[in-house]
Amino acid sequence: MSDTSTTLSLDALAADARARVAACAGLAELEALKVELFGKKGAITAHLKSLGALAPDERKAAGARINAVRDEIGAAFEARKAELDSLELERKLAAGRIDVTQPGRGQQPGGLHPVSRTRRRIETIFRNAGFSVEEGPEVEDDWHNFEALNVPANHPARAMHDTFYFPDGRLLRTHTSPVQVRAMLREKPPLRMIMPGRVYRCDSDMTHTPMFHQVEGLVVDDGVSFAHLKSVLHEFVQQYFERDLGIRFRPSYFPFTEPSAEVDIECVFCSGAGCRVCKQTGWLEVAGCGMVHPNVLRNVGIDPERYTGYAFGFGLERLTMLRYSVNDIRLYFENDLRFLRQFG
Ligand code: 2NL
Repeated sequence: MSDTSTTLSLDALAADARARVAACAGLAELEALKVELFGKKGAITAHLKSLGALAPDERKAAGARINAVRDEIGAAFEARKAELDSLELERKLAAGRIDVTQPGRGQQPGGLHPVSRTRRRIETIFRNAGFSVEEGPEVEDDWHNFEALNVPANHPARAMHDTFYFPDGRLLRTHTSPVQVRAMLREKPPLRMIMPGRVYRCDSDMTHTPMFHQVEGLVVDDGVSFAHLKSVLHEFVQQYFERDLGIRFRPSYFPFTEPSAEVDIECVFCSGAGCRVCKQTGWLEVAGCGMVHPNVLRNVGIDPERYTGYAFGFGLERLTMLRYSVNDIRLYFENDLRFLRQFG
C-alpha cells in the first residue's frame, strides 16, 4: 500500500518535520502543520498505514522506527508550542505594561472664590472685635424684609422693578437686614453681629448683578452712639485694606436709620490725590450706615427710650474689587478659570 513516490522516506520526513516545526512563527501555523503530519491524511499517518503492507518480520522494526520518529516530532511540537506560548505571553505583558515609575498627572489645586475670601476676611476682622456672625433665609416675607425695617408700602425700593417676588407674595431678600430683624426678635440687647449673605435685586449692568453679596452689621446696647459707629468702621477699613486709609461720612437717607450716612474711604488707587477711579474726588463710597431708627427697634420689641443701636451695610463684590483692582463686577460670576486662578 505504501506509495514511495509520494511518501518521503522516514528519515527525510523526520528531518523536514523538525525543520518546519522549528520554523513555525505562530500557534495557528504550528497547529496546521500538526494536522498535515498527524492528521488522517498526514504524512506520519501514511507511514503507519504502510506497515500493513510489510511482512510480519519487518513490521516490528519498521513500526518501532515510525513510533520513534512520531514521538520525537511530537516532542518537538510540544517544545515549540511552549516557546510560542511564552512569546505570546511576553507580547501580551509588554502591550499591557504600566510604567509605575512615571510621574503622576498632578492635581489642579482648587481655591476659594475671591468673594468668599473677602467674606472670610471680614468675618475674622469682626469676630476679633467681638461680633457674632449670623445667617438667615434668602426667601423672605414682606414684613421681615420691609415692614419691620420702616420701609413704607409706597417706598420705591418695594416696586416690582427692584424686588423679585414669588406668586405667593414672598420675595428674595433685597438686603441681609431681615436676618438682623430675626436676631433682634430672638435675642435682647446687647447685640453685636454681622450678617454676610446673598441678596437679590432686579438690576443688571456694568455695576449691578441680580444677585450680589452684602455684609451688614448691627450693634444695639446702652449708650451706643454715632461716634462708636464711625470708629468701628474706621478700624475695619484699616484692617481690611491693611493701610492707613481715612474715612468720611456724608449725610444720606435710609428708611431704617436716622441719622444716615454714606461711608467714603480715601481712594485706594491714588491715596486721595484724585484719579480716574475716584473721579478726581480722592474718595470712594464703600458703605451705608446710620443709627437704627426708633421705629425699627419698636417693631422688634426693643425699647428705643432705653437702647440705641447703629447699623451698616456694604457690598462684598465692591470691597473685593477695591482690594484686587477688578473693574467689572460681572467677572465674579462668569467663573472663567483664567480670572479665578489669579486669586492665589
Ligand atoms: C448700603 C446700606 C445699610 C443698614 C444697611 C440696617 C439693618 C437693620 C436696621 C437698620 Cl436691622 N439698618 N442696615 C443700615 C444702613 C445702611 O446698607 O448701601 N448697603 C450696601
